[in-house]
Amino acid sequence: MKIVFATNNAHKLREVARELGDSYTLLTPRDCGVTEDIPENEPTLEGNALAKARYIRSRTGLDCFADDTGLEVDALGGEPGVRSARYATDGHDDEANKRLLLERMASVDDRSARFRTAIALIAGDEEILFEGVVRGAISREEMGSNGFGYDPIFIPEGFDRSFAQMTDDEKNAVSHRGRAVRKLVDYLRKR
Ligand code: ITT
Repeated sequence: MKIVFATNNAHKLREVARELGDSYTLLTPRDCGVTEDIPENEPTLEGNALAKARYIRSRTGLDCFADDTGLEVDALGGEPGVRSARYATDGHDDEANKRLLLERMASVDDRSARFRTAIALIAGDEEILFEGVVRGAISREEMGSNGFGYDPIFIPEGFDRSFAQMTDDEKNAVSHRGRAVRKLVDYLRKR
């Protein structure tokens, strides 16, 4: 069965494809001729995930889902949160985002944080939201080079390695996105 994952992020696509398995053919917006940026201007992760999924639905008519993710740092009152992609600049500058976060945390002892993913699925005439959360801590410096985004500075609870020091499978087993996608897969299987 075909389903569109409304993302332009190749790393997300790879992580999700591993969890989704062979029953689904995962299409990207580009595969469906949608090459423009998908707007995400909502104040919540759930709102953005729904907006992205609805956009792709209206352009393709196909069943689809979207993921919006934020890193929520306790000592910063939940920042960068929904603004995670545009924390340091208007664009997706991962290096600047990590640098700014480490700077803001330089003299902060409480390193606790969580990654949160909201997935919005549009299947048939249903719209459903799934959430995945992983708690952890912001490291003092970058560790590892796998993954993407804030992975080198996030150490999931129960580990002494960052997400960027894990394989895709290790990360998926405990990550925000892995947890949300497994709920999505469960739902799709039962449908
Ligand atoms: P979309 O096309 O799916 O919107 P995106 O990269 O814009 O891709 P988000 O808005 O969900 O995705 O990402 C918000 C920010 O959080 C962005 O800076 C990402 O690099 C970062 N991020 C998202 N998931 C992450 C993960 O699993 N590990 C580390 N950083 C992540």
